[in-house]
Amino acid sequence: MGFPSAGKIWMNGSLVDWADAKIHVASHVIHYGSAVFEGARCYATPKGSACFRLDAHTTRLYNSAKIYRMQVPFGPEAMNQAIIDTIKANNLKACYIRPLIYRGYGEPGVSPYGSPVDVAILCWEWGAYLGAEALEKGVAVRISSWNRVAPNTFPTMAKASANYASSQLIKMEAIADGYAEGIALDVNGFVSEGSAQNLFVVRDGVIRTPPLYASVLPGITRDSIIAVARDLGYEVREELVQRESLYVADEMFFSGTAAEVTPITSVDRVVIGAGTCGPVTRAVQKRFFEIIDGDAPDTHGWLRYI
Ligand code: PPE
Repeated sequence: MGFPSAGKIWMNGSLVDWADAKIHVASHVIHYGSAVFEGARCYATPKGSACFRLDAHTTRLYNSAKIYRMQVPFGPEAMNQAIIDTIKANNLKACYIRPLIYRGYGEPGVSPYGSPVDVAILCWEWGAYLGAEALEKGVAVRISSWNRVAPNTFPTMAKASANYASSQLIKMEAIADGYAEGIALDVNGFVSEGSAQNLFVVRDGVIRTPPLYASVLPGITRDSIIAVARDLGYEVREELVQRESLYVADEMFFSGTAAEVTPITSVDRVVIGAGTCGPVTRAVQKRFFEIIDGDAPDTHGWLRYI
């Protein structure tokens, strides 16, 4: 399930053909990773296509840009509209949405101020991130030998492209060793997150997830899962998680726009619970999918029909 070969990409206000959506190799972003981005999804529901929590994604995008002192030449609602226009231009019923704000072609050198702030929006059909089977049967993960970025190095509240150098190290190591994913610890040794997912741990009916200060991206799926789980009557705690508490958990799962709700069945080859998707994970996953598919009432106002 790769990129499409045709379609339209929104670049600085125009819809251009997929094949022509190019930037110069001298662009600041190529050399210094100077970009922030989002990953959102649009789902097909019985009432039509709907973007899931579009405002939350756009708000995080503008916050990421602000942290990196990038002046976006238009406001969040214009961004939402451009996203919707791009989905429609591609006739997509359901898709992944990737807005990018990057430092383009300007002057050489680390200082980004001589380079323009450019914006692109890509949409394409993207199915189950860790494979279709993963959503059902779960995945095997390892604890990464790489720590997640420290709070005074790269800000994890920003969804910045540069942060994904860390993610790639975590992911490549996991793949090299035959795992679907890696989970990184923060610099203090507490559990942080996967290469591109937040983490939830269930024990004795209580759901825990690392707090934002454990160097995690403030995941919009994470926030949604906390709400859904509480709606279902579960106790959810945002608190520091020790590595060894993963091994003795009853259940674990990842959350993310791409990964949605993916069960984790082993950590470092230690089997979690029964080694299958557990009942709490299944209940939360089921309700999450019902909401995004338009099969359960959208009580939180998360769907924006396009
Ligand atoms: N942590 C990281 C580091 C991360 O990249 C993501 C999303 C999350 C947590 C979950 O956040 P949210 O999507 O708001 O629930 N990762 C995106 C990019 C994946 C990619 O391979 O590209 C995603 O899931 O869309």
